[in-house]
Formats: sequence, C-alpha cells, structure tokens
Amino acid sequence: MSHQIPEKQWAQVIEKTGGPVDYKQIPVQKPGPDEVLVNIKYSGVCHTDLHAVNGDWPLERKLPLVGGHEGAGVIVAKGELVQDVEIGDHAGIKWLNGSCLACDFCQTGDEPLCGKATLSGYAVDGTFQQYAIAKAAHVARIPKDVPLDAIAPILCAGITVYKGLKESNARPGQTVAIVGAGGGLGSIACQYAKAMGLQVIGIDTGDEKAAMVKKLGAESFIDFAKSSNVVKDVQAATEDGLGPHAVLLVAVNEKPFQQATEYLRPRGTLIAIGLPAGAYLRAPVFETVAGMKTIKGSYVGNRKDTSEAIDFYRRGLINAPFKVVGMSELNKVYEMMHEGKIAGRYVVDTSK
Ligand code: 8ID
Ligand code: ZN
Ligand code: ZN
Repeated sequence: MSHQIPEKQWAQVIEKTGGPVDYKQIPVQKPGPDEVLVNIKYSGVCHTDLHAVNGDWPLERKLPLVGGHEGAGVIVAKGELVQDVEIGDHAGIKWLNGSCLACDFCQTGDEPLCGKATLSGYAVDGTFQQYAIAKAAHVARIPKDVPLDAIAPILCAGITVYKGLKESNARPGQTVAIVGAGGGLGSIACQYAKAMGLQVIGIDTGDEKAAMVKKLGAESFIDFAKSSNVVKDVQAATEDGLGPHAVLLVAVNEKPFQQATEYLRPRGTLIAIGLPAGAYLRAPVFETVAGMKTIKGSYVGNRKDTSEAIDFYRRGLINAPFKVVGMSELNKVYEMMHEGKIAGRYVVDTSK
C-alpha cells in the first residue's frame, strides 16, 4: 500500500517559552540515511511536554519546537541504510529519538545516558505533528494487533514506570508506594506493579483519582491533601507498619520526595522519576544510613525495556484509562495538566 506523503502537515509548535503552542501547518521533513519517517496517528501528552513548553529544566532545548514523545503511527519512508524495519510497519517515537550506539553507555544498554542522545520533542522535533522522524534503531516496534491510541502512553509513561519498577528490585508480594498514582505515569505504574505481583499503595489527591487508582489495583489510597501525616499513613498502610519496600516517585512536586525518604522501609529503595523544576532530594542521613536505604534516579528505558513494556500491554496486562482529543486541543490539555486535573493520560489524535 503506497502512501502519498504531503509537503505540508498540521503541527503544534512551541514558538516561545511558556506557550501557548501554535497549531499550524509546517513542511514535512525527509528522513536521513539511518532514519524513518513515521505518520503519527496518536501521541500521548506527558508532563515532560509541559516542562518543554515552560523551559523549566536545566537542559537546553530547540526553539521553535514541535513537542511530543509518545507518538504511535506507521512508517511511510526510510533512509537507504535502514534495513530492519519496513514501510507499513507500525512504530513508536519515544523520548530517546536517537543515540550514538557506540559509547560506553550505548554498548551496555544504557543508551538514555548517551552524551550524544537526541530527545524527541525537546532537542529535535517530536510527535505533535502528522509526520515525525527518528533513528530507525530507536523506534519502538509495535505489533499490528496493538491499537495505536492505547499504545501511545506506553511509549514514555509505560516504559519509564516499568523500568523504574525493575530498578527498585521489589519482588512479587512486596509493597510499592506510587506517589502521583493518579497522573499519567502513576496510573500506568499501578498496572505494571500489579502485573509484576506487587502490592500497591497509591498516593495522590481527589475522589476521581482515588476511585481510578483503586480500580487499577491499588490495595490502598492516601489523599496527600487530606492526610495530616502522610509518613505515618503510608507506613500504617503496610502490613507490619514498617513502610513500603519500594517507592516510585512520579509526582511533580518537591515535598513528597522528602516524605518518601522517611516512610521508606529499612533496606527499601526509593526510585525518583518525577522532575519538578529546581527541586532537591533531601534525606535524613541517620535514618538512611542506619536503615540501609537506597535512593536512586531512573530515566526512561532502553530498547529492550521498550519491547518488554509493549509486550506487557500486548498480553493484556496493562489497561489504564486514557482520553483521546484532537491535536488542535493541546493547549487545553496543558491547562488541565498544569492544574493537576487529569486522572490518567490524554492522547491527541493528529488528524483533528
Ligand atoms: O524518565 C523519567 N524520569 C521521566 C519520564 C517521563 C516523565 C520523568 N517524567 C516526569 C515528568 O517530566 C513529570 O515531572 O515525571 C513527572 C510526572 O509526569 P506525568 O505522570 O506525565 O505527570 P501528571 O500526569 O501531571 O501526574 C502527576 C501527578 O502527581 C500528583 C498530581 O496530582 C498528578 O496526579 N502529585 C503532585 I503534582 N504532588 C503530589 C504529592 N505531594 C502528587 N501526588 C502525591 N503527592
Ligand atoms: Zn514522557
Ligand atoms: Zn552513546
């Protein structure tokens, strides 16, 4: 089936820091020798995209910029060096658009740490456009029996929380606290954690998020805005009162990072994933040392984590709620996200 590639396409462009994003027509680019052009059908909206609009991270980005890094679609063109994916294949463009594949990190499956990594929707144009480019080696391979709207959020949120749960070394039967459980990463994390045999304590705020988090399999929910002592409440939610074996921190706020170092169980592992602007991780030295606690960061995932995370979805283990709106509505999605009003994930349809 041949696909007519147009010269122009619809895109959401960040023209200036702080937004709003501009919905307009821009030219379709041509893929380089080792790249593919993907006709993006759906793209999830990650809080990282809002950080890119606001430019609040200590990491330089391109401007003007097309954001987006949870893009799912169909390969419509490829460079002459690309051999292992074909036109017509379904593919995903994720945060890691490309990496050198030759450095120490790339050789050992830590390509997110590559010094030459290019980031979709940040350092290079991303997936809030109808045709986006990525290195063929890095596009996610999406089986054709998987729906493109539902798989979009897996391409960042899914991969990231799956990787984070693996990095926590929590074993089946143990307990993980998911901080920010009602958001995009958190809601999907509830499902991966459940599929991995973990017990979940969800932490977030509001009745809508509480109901959703419980439906997604959390044993308990703590509303951080209603609780007078989050540390005590989280510990009390574990069977022996000693706190969770792991904490997955996906909130966009500094305070819960501090709290988590306190309620984390001795020998437990805190996985920092959320990236609140200008925040610091502060832990009490005595309790961290005498409790032999581990505090570490986790940053997206590699190509293998990607295919494993997609496979969890394909096997029917991941079913988190998402809402689809037209790409032209992106500014409204950012507003709701800024206000913390989104339970789960929004996905934009690039045809509207
Ligand atoms: O590789 C990575 N490390 C990576 C990958 C993808 C995303 C990191 N991130 C980062 C994003 O840049 C962002 O900073 O993870 C963070 C969360 O992204 P998201 O899940 O896409 O954001 P969201 O949908 O807005 O959800 C955030 C949730 O946190 C809750 C909010 O209510 C919301 O549901 N929350 C906040 I803000 N403060 C909280 C608190 N004190 C809290 N939940 C519990 N306690
Ligand atoms: Zn993301
Ligand atoms: Zn590299």
